[in-house]
Amino acid sequence: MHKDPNPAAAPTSAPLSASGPLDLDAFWMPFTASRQFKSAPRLLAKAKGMHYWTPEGRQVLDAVAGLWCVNAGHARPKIVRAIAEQAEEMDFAPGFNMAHPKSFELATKLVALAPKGLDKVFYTNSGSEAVETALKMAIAYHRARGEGQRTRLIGRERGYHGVNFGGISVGGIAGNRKTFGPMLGGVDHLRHTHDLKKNAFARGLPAHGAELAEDLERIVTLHDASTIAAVIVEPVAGSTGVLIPPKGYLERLRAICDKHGILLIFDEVITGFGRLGTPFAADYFGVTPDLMTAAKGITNGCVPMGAVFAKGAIHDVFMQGPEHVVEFPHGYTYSAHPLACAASLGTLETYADEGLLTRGAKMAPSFEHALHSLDESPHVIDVRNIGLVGAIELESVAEAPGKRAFDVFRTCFERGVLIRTTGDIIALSPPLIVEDAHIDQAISTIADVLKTVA
Ligand code: PXG
Repeated sequence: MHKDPNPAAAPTSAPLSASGPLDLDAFWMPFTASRQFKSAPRLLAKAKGMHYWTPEGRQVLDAVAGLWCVNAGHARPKIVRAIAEQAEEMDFAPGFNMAHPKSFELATKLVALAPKGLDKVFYTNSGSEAVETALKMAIAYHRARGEGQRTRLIGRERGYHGVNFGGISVGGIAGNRKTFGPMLGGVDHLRHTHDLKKNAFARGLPAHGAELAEDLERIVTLHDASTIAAVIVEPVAGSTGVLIPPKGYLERLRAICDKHGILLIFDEVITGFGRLGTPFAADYFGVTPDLMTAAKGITNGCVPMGAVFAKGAIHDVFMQGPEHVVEFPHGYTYSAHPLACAASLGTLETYADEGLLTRGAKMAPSFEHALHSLDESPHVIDVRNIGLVGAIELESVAEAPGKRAFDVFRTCFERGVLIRTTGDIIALSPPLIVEDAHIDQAISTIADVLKTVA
């Protein structure tokens, strides 16, 4: 199972472009140090199973599932076929006051997979859009129940909720916020939970910090609960370097939200679809949010798609007023896009066939063991893990934060392993089909490279 093609069968000298040397000028790249990239580009041209190949035919192990999204591995036949067949059968169908059968078929399957109680699903095209949708749903829900003054949104420092204005407002990454003006008003933030002094080298959930959930009580005291619509957190913060919630933290957040009538939103764009060894992080922690965002693994990264899962009771509050009136004035041209729905159905089938949504639990012990073999490696100040997510935090070079990890990233890529870095934190999130040999290759490459970087 999960055999990659013979590397020799991959292209060995593919041209950079069919019409000659590739012109890198016109494409304004996302989240990229563009000038540096264009002076030494790293391109990927082919993918299968656990691997990418560069245009020159060099094989690269994918230790990050693309961008935390290719959970079943690359180019899985059922997904590829589902997309191709759908493109032939019907390329697009309007989604406002119209629909196509697969959108309903998929919704039924998705809510069956979702944590109990999250009975409704609203489609978007990305995680960022899912976040905006969930925030709007929360505010509109309270208004529909006659509590229109509940508009305040609470995020968390070091949270990442995509790049749109709502998402960066509740998000907690200064670099993503500071250049874009005042953003949404009426937003406040919990402190983050990352505490290396107390929790360094923890395996699984860190022991210290559950009391940080009490920040929500402090914010309630400041603004009054009657003004607060929702709290949004990633159960495990991914983008800012795998910040794992302290034992008991999410349970406390849930209890405080319940006490004050505040909706709890879990942003499961990364943690959804098996990343922690359970279908969703909500299952892992036994804490059910009121709204849950997802994307990435929903289609195995093959066609853009996101979703918001909502409690039935939240949805039902909207279903009042005259029947000919749109109850929730929100949606996208490509909500429930037929290719995305087909890709997602193929993805769910692949996950089910191979038990991938729980495979992470089986692989987590050897992943943890391998990761923590780096505890004593040069520059390493923390190693942490949960399910099939791991992080290796490096001491920053004075005056050049992020440089050391980026050097590790570049060298690992040259040595055939794709990792992800954020600041001086290396993140690993392999496809859920990963085998021990892949883990060993990734970790031994990182160990070797850590010995070489300054
Ligand atoms: N919420 C969370 C928790 C995410 O991780 C988004 C929302 C936004 O999703 P879209 O589909 O709009 O990108 C994300 C995205 C990284 C990395 O390397 C993480 C993301 C995206 C790109 C890179 O950590 N997460």
